[in-house]
Amino acid sequence: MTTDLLSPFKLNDSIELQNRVLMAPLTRCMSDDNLVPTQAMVDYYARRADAGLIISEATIIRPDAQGYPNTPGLFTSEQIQGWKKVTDAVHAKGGKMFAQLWHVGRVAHPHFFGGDVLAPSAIGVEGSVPRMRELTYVTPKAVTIEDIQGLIADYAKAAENAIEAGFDGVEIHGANGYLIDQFLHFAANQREDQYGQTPENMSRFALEVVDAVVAAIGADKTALRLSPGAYFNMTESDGDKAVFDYLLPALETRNLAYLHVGIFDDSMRFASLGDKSASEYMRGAYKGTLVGVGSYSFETANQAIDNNQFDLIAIGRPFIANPDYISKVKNGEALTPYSDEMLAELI
Ligand code: FNR
Ligand code: 8K6
Repeated sequence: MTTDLLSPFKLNDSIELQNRVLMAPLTRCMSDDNLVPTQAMVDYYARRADAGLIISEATIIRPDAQGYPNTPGLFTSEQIQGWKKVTDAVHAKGGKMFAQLWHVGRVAHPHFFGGDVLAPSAIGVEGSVPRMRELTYVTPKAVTIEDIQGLIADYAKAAENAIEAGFDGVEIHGANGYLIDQFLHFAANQREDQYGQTPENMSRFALEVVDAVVAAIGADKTALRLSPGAYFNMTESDGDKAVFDYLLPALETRNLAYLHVGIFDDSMRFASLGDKSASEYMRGAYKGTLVGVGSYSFETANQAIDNNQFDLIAIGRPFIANPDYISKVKNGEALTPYSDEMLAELI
């Protein structure tokens, strides 16, 4: 039987989505210089309110979380008020929206905040900041236990701020080589304390962040994105799979709203995951609601959901190119192809 992706899906007892097609989190670097969402962002998100759930572009939890220009924040009252306009506009059109909570860890740059770059270990990334190539990455400071406690508290505070800003929940960004993902992979985590070396220790930070956010806003409003296959700002190690083999069942007991695969192309297979794709591996190790993503069309997503590869689909680049993605697929109309030049403005 074919699943109808455009019919409602109950995420849990408190959240029902109008369809199974989510708008993936998409960084656009368009907030104002105080990292406050603008009116153009209000309009951009409101145009996509017919998605089953909009996941906001990654939104930084505090100043030293920033690694790219003009990424919005959720730590000042001005930012909270700015987001309130976005969520009000999305709700007015019948949509739902989660905020993606972000700390880039070692991919941060002092240019943006003038302090230490924080990471699990003092291992830098090669290269420079996209869109600001003159800024080369610096060697980060390995966080102390006190730093870790402060970070966890700030994730929880940002989650509270998200609820105050009218979001229906949050997705913690644990993917794509940023702070939480850095703890989960040996390439970035060489710690010798209770946050390093073993799968249990390397999962500790992720689980403590999740538990703090759940305590602040509830498990039904908390989701998490993970990239078990290292591929972005990170390199693979043979030991990585054991970390996720430990983490995924531990997350299952938290009853989160959903778990989201963090990947650009889900046909990629990872040697470190036993030659599986990221979604295939996660489906095997986690029984809760799974959101797939990564170079899917509406049709290939439908097949994947029919084959029980995941439960919901997130669509990224096609949603940048087509604000009316949902109505186009509903009516069988042709989609405008995505191109990188479209990132220059919010349509
Ligand atoms: C992304 N992606 C992304 N992921 C994330 O977790 N937080 C983010 O802020 C962003 N930002 C972002 C910006 C841009 C311009 C692109 C193209 C991608 C990844 C995105 O959510 C998604 O996983 C990929 O785009 C793959 O899905 P599509 O585009 O093939 O449907
Ligand atoms: C979240 C910060 C901004 C992210 C911009 C993303 C730009 C998209 C370009 C696609 C990059 C794909 C990376 C995939 C690497 C695969 C290597 C095997």
